[in-house]
Amino acid sequence: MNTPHLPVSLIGAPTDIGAGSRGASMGPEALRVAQIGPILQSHGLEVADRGNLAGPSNPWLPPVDGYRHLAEVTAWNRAVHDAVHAELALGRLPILLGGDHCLGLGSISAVARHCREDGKKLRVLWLDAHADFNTNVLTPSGNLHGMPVACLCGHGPQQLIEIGGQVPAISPKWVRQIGIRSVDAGEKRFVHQMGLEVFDMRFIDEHGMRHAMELALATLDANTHLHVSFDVDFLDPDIAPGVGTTVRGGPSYREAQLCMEMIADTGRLASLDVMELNPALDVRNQTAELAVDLIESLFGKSTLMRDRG
Ligand SMILES: [Mn+2]
Repeated sequence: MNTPHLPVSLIGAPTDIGAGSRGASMGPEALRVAQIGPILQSHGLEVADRGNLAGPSNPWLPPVDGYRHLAEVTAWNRAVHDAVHAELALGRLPILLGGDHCLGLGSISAVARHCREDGKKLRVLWLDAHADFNTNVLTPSGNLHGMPVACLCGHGPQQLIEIGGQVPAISPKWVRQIGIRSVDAGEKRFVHQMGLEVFDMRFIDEHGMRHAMELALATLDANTHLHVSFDVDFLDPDIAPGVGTTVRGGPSYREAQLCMEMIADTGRLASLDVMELNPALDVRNQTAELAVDLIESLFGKSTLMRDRG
């Protein structure tokens, strides 16, 4: 399959407002230093870099009612929602450069709004070491980057869950989680209760990335908008040390490439988040470079190379 891609818009969201360690605020610039724009252009894509969004600084305070920095997280997510929705309305493919993963809420609630307006079905692939399905009662930390999927499904503070204009923004049935290997005890029960479809590392060990992705991408049709929310901690920390919440036993380089290539083969990718890259913890920007390498595959690098020959 060789579907021409939509024009791409890069949107930087330089904040670590929802994270448990500082530094993801530098993620957008590290991805630019790793040449994300020019490399996508080299594959024939039209790329516009919209620069960085602005928002409140990180006051680094303890949780209040189980949430850290709720007001600031809300402000950042509103900004992300508006920016992502504007690019979709222009017929473009937004790539959100995070920033911590709490911003997946603003991004995906905008995508869901766009799908309602356009009469499209939505499928969300959540590539992550964590389920990000905590609530203020379940969370051990109060960090909102552990809660965006629950918020999208309508479980969270009112000011966050209503950002996309409809509560819940999405159904848990639209989500496929891949690479999961660290879930808190109460969160695990809640994931099962809500019926999220999870392809955890045990599944990938036993059945392989290929089978996991075949199932995660099954039943996509021509009217489906495919959103990928890529938390860089999805990857094994041996190859991707530059994240704040590393968990051993993630996908290898080849498994991650296969995952991205199989998504590219569907021709349905319509929006993307690249989240949690933390240059303060990286080694000579290698994690940013790896993320860009994988994003190339997500946009069909291998397909294009094959076609050229
Ligand atoms: Mn995450």
